[in-house]
Amino acid sequence: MALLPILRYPDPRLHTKAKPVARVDHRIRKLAADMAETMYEAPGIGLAATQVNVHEQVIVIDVSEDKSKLLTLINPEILAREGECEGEEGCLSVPGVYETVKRSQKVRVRALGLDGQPFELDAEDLLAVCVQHEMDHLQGKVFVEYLSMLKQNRIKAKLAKKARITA
Ligand code: GNR
Ligand code: NI
Repeated sequence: MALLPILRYPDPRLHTKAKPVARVDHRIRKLAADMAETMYEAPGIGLAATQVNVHEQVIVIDVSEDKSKLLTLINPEILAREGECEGEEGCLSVPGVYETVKRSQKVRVRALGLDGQPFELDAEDLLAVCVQHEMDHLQGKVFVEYLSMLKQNRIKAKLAKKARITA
């Protein structure tokens, strides 16, 4: 296992669209294991391959209290959506920024698991939000892009200032 470096907004590589995984093989299982380790270490409740500069459709999520319910979603698709909810989101690629985003309250998702077999997942509330946040990453979208330009520019300035201090 290995910890992977996480890209920071506004890195243009975060806007890369991920390709579907053609075959769930050893390489993909190793990527998913390294992503899970990176997510737990951060710590975060989800991580998309895009954030570690791999542009293939792989997501890991664990919204459980005791970090015991790791979900790996490969080539995820949303089959159905229901309701709306607003909640504060954060992102490991946008550290220190928490903003309210509107999402579907429930989503039904189809994906491949680590065994390469398709499965369906009914997600609601935080899990549904996390699935949508991670699937956005795979499309090259970061949650701050739902905010006004004014807010996006303030966030860019704040992160640029922080990067100068830590550099
Ligand atoms: O750790 C994370 N927390 C979080 C909180 C609210 C909504 C979404 C998230 S996902 C985030 C980890 C991350 O950046 N995933 O891409
Ligand atoms: Ni994120």
